[in-house]
Amino acid sequence: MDARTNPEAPSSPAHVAVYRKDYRPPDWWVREVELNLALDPARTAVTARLKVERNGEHGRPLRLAGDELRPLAVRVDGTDARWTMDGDDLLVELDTPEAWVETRVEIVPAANSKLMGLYESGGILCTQCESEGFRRITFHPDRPDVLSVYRVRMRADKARFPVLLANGNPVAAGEGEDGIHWAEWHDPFPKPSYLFALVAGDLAANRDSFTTMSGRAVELGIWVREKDLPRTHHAMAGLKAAMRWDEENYGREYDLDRFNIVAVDDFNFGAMENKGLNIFNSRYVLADTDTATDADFDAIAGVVAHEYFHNWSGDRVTCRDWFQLSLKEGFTVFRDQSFSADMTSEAVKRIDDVRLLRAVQFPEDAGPLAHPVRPDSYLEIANFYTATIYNKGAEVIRMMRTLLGPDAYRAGCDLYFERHDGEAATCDDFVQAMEDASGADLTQFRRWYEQAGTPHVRAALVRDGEGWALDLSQDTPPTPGQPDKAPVVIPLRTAVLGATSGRELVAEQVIALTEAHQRVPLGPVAETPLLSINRGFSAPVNVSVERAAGELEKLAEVDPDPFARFEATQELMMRALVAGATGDHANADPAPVIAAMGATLRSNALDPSFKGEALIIPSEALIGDRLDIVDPEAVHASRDALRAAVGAALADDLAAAQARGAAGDDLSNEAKGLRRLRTVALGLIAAADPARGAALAKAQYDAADNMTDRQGALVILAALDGPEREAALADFYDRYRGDTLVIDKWFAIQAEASRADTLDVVERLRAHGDFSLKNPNRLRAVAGSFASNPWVFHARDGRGYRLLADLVVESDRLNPQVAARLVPPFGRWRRFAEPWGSAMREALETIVRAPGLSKDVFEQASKSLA
Ligand code: B3K
Ligand code: ZN
Repeated sequence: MDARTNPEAPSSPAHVAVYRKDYRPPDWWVREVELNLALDPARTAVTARLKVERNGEHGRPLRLAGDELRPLAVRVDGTDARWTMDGDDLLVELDTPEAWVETRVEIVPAANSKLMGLYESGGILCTQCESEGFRRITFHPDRPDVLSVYRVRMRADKARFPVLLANGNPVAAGEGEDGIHWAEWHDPFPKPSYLFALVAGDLAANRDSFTTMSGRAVELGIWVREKDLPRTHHAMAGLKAAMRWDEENYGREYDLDRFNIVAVDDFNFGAMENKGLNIFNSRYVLADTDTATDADFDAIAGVVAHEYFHNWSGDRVTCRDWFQLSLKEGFTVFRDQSFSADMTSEAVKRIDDVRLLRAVQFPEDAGPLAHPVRPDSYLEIANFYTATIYNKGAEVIRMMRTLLGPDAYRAGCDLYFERHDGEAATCDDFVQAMEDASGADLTQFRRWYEQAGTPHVRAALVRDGEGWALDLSQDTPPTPGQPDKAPVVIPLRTAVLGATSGRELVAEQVIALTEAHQRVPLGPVAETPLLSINRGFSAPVNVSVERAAGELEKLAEVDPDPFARFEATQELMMRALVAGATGDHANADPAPVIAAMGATLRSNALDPSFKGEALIIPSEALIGDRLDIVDPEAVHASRDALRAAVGAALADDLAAAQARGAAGDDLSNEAKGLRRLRTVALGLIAAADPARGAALAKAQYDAADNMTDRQGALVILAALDGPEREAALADFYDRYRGDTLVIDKWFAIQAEASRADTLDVVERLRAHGDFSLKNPNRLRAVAGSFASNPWVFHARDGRGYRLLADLVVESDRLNPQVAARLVPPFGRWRRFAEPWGSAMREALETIVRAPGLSKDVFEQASKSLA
């Protein structure tokens, strides 16, 4: 079926939608792959030998996908084949149930600006194959349910490419004539083509080793340019910690003799879990305290762990088709979240994860690009590496663990790995394993995979005879293609406290809300009850609680669940912010917020990292999400006013927090928390008193012995006026000139500054000699940053929209995947007041009309308009 016959899919004759319901097993298996590559950036010859086997009884030809490939030779069992082209696909006629099919193509890595397939980054040749990049290297079925054993032989100039890596283990190497050398690698584990990888370059390794739980030694290598070796230690420590953690928590042992990580500067996203040869965006590998913030350090540990965990959740058990993407991504995100929580602070990690979910996934789920965790159709799968697949997918796994308990969850995971090892599985297989291991019935729970949209729960404590009860209801708003929703299973960690004493009156329990309306009897209690619900954010839902005056204040003070206390403080802030943005003066009074924040700041019981999180005032985007119609100027003014009021009222406490800090090389949670709190305090001081803020920020910048303090101060200075601003930005640039990752920060900090002239600055940054549309990190540092800076992006004259539309169209010609990821900020145009809404729509229309638009950008822009 093509897009034109589906009323929900955008139609363009060139773009054909793919449907989950159309899945069919492959006509041909590929049992073995032998690749031979003569590597050269200007022209690489690729010969592939595929050992194919007919699947069942049929007479259909072998269909091999290609993308920008031309077959130079096609042979079957050593003789010329009968073949034709069908669009980009190569069709080969086969008479026997098994055959060796050989193809030869030539590709040009140096001209590959899409960074999919085999490409060049800073003189290194590397690959990226997920989802459909392997077909840009050679003809192949290139679907995740076709698993093969790979043998890869690479040849290259030894001086330029002294290191040759591929998946698995090295089995042979040698030198040929004219400075050419070669290496052969073999990966014994059958894998889908999206996990294929090779790297050739002038690289040095930080080498280490790890002894697995059964006593096997694994050689570890993190491969970078020689000068970057000193910045690889944190990634190596994180890798070893992740390997141990997966053994201890999931019983998963590493399976090959080698595990290699390579860092490259040009990469479409964070990193890639290729079997035994992970390839990383260098920003998720390289760190030292002079160039990376605490947040960068944490992100590196998290991403290294994530990719490592994929070795089981993704590589050993992979996805049957791309609609099942969350099978590996949601599960692996949940695993990396749990790892990071164990390594740092559970409460603060949960707050961070929920912050991200609300900032990115909730808006996605409430907008035109909403899709289920297991989507039903797509034009371009690259557009579905979303917060819904990853982060909501992780919440779905977390909810199963909450409902079943940790032991049954672990038994379910064990069963899943045992049952599907070496296979391509589905999301349903995962749920089935959970059911079979626990005896629970998850029939209704499966709706989390089917329905898009964030459920809304309403909760109230009501009188119930002699005692009390909890009244709950749920509904999920309509999303594109899904007008009516059924109730889902919502696990709510709930307790009841005393409204006066703060004591626990009803112990915490997990209430499973399964009906549209449900009443839960709580029995009699000794004093007026106070509801603490969705503790730890046990379900990814919006909750509205009917509350009496003073309840949020009390919860912010006494709730023993740290997440719930954080939530109460945030809700107090949100009430004032929304009131401020809508002219509701009575509720805009900052006094309750000031009292709660002051108590948090002064508390001896709370640790600094929690304080740092709890004192962050909700973003303009989050405030907008609470409004039916968004006026970005009113939102900005409301937030500024609250920040200024808090900064003035708590000036002394904030100054004390700002003055503290910690030694730059101390990466303990305590030290990281003190630094975080310090810069959050600085921001509030500057909001109330810009001159004082500038002086303190300059002092913090000048005295900084670590990037966290230095960047923190620069972010504040960049939003202020005065000589300190220009001086610090110039100093930062000079100090780190040529250090790509830090110069990305320099671009991003300016594009994120909440200032009236930021769009002028962005224009200048775009013309800067260091700017390049070809490098995804740099493009995101400019375009992604100003697009997530609401007051700047939503300039009243529509200039921010035109600028982003322009960057989308321009970058689309080079790299459609990265361009398409810049489109979602336009998607909420229906929610914006005039003149903004119309101007956003016009910008989307400009994009859709651009000649030669990629399928990637077309899908995102046309769906955003629908
Ligand atoms: N699996 C990769 C993402 C691939 C994105 C392809 N467009 C990284 C990860 O999630 O671990
Ligand atoms: Zn992943």
